[in-house]
Amino acid sequence: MDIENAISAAIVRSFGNKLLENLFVDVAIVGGGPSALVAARYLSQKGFKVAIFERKLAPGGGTWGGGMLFNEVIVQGDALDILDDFSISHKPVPEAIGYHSLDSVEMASGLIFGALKAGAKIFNSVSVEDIVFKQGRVGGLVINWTPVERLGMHVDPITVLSKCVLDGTGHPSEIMRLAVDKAQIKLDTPTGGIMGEKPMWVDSGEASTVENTKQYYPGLFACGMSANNVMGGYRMGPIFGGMLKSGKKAADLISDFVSGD
Ligand code: 48F
Repeated sequence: MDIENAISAAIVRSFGNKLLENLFVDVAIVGGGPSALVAARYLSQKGFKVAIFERKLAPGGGTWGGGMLFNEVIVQGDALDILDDFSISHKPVPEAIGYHSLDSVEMASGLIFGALKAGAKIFNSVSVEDIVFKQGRVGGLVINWTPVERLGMHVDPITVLSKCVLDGTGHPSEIMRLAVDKAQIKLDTPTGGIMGEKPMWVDSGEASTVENTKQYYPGLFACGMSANNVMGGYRMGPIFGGMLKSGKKAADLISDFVSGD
């Protein structure tokens, strides 16, 4: 076979196999931001089959740009064990005891690498446009290529089934919104709907991001800013300890849920 054809065949076969093997997974994660990548690593390490579907070409979500494109972020001391587990470097902030700064590009790339190396699969440039909702339970995702979505092309999607879904879509809580609007699901919130993110309050937002990481409906979990938006927590800007701890908590909760299924 000519090398031109061999290269094409290898790519088509490898991608085809990867997608086929991930049409049914234990955990389907929407969005490849920091909280989702942490959840993906720990769930994969526990032996679960995990696939992340990320709309953008590059996973990493809001990590890359640091604060206002200054490519540094802050993490609190109680989340350093997670950074260390991913071999991501950090240094103490002289002005604030207990806080550490780190290079946002190292953090984004380190989280992606750590999730992949643990066994999670990442499908980038793939947008989740709907959920599978059968017998009163969220059971998968409806996916399409991001360029198809962006160009508004009239192309039907395909479906991925899963034992549960983790909404890691960040500030818009896209999957929770779909669940409320299209499946008329009542979420486990004070109103049954999405409470909506509040303005900036760093300490409160960081704590509530972790508290709000939970199962909102059978088979439907939220982490990171998505969880905070669903429950009406405060935003916190370029500090990421809460995101990392949210991902770890999501992995623990989902592990219990899938194991007891
Ligand atoms: O927002 P994002 O980084 O998720 P996160 O884990 O982290 C939030 C922080 O980055 C930052 C913050 C920290 O203090 O406030 O904002 O909550 O990443 C969310 C990812 O989900 C993707 C989106 O492209 C982004 O990379 N995403 C959103 N909707 C969809 C999606 C969708 N429908 N399908 C696929 N990917």
